[in-house]
Amino acid sequence: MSAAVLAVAAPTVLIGAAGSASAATTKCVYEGSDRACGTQNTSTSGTIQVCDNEADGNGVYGLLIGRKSGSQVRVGDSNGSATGCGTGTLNNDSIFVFRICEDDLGEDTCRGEYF
Ligand SMILES: [Ca+2]
Ligand SMILES: [Ca+2]
Repeated sequence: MSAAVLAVAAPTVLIGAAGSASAATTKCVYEGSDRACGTQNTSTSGTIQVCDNEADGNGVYGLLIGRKSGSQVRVGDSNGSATGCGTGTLNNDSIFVFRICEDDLGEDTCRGEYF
């Protein structure tokens, strides 16, 4: 009887701690069709893109607020609802929250999202 020795080496599957926060994360919020997207590039850099997608005569602006510094970056969409968006950058900090605001009558209408 030949004892077939099956030396089955258990495959060493290393489930490493993959994706260690190197990938950028993007989130978007809408106020109607107007849109702002915030992107956490790294722990020390964030960007916002603000797009006015409504030909309604109301300007649109976006805000980025830094987590550590509390500093704010405000950016508008300079050509209004025409093609193209405005962008702004937060440096030396990560995004705590970003907002889109519509400069409508009275108090501006804003929506936001946390990172
Ligand atoms: Ca609008
Ligand atoms: Ca535009």
